[in-house]
Amino acid sequence: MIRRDFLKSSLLTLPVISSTTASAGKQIAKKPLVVSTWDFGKAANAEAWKILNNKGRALDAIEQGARVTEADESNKTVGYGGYPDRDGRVTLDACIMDEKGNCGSVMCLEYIKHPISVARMVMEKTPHVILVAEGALQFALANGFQKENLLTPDSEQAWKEWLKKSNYSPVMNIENKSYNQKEPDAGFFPGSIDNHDTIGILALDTHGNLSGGCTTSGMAFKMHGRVGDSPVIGAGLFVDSEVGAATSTGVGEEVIKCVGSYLVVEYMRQGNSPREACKKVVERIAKRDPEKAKNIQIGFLAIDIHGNYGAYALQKGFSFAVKSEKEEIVIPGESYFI
Ligand code: SD4
Repeated sequence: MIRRDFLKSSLLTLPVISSTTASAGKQIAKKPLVVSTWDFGKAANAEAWKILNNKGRALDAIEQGARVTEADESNKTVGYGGYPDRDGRVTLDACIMDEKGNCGSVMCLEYIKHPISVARMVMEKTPHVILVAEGALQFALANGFQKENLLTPDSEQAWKEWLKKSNYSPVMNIENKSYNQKEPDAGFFPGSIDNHDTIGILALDTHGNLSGGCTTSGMAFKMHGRVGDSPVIGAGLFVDSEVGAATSTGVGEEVIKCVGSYLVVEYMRQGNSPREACKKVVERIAKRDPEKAKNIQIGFLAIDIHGNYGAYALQKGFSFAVKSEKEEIVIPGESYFI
């Protein structure tokens, strides 16, 4: 069932966001502004805000914000503490884009806690956009990053439990369930699999510069070498300073198939609000494969160059965090299915 009246009801039931028409993209929050996926985006936003509030550059805010999540062991996987792939290896994906449309990406990077910073270095110090696996590690080590064991005892234990059944089947909204510990077992379902705590973060600074980043350890217990949407420019992230920026979370394969974040930005270019643009892409995903769409979660988050923001997901349970001068809130995302 489509959630047609979600906005109306959410504004009635959630006083925390009643001062804003966030989902309609008309809220008062202007620049500077930072938005991030999921509840844990709040901590990333707070770090990013230190830079934005000092008239700093959006790109720096993105990197510093994303690093908070990457270092947070409790959210079971952006960076350190991430669940490994099915071979027990923690492989990380990240990308970053600046206000000029420059971008950098690392895929399947092992042993480095802050892939977002390596992605930035790829963007700024190489003639390339993407480095993968061994090459990305080599580049990181050559540029002063430390080699660390990212597999914590908790994550190793979860992997060993998973191996007993070795069933790969993503769990919806695992990002918030495990992070908030509302469901103690949500971090690991025996015989099943977790989505990981991807953070997508978008910022607009006081100078009007727009940037974004996305970092993840990908889907838990994925095949070794699997890369999702997060580090794929256009899929997990896209920034266009003339229009806006978008990022995604959820089952990356389906986002890659529709080049999701790029599509959100293009819908904004056509005059749609961030929320409407996200909704249109979610609807296209649902239309392409209705049966699959019922059983997976995908969420998009977007901002435009005027500082309007919005989001939309396939399933309920998605959330995003907003920080501006006037707001510090976590907003439940609207969804296609109830
Ligand atoms: C992926 N999109 O690797 C990521 C996973 C994710 O929240 O977003 N989880 O497909």
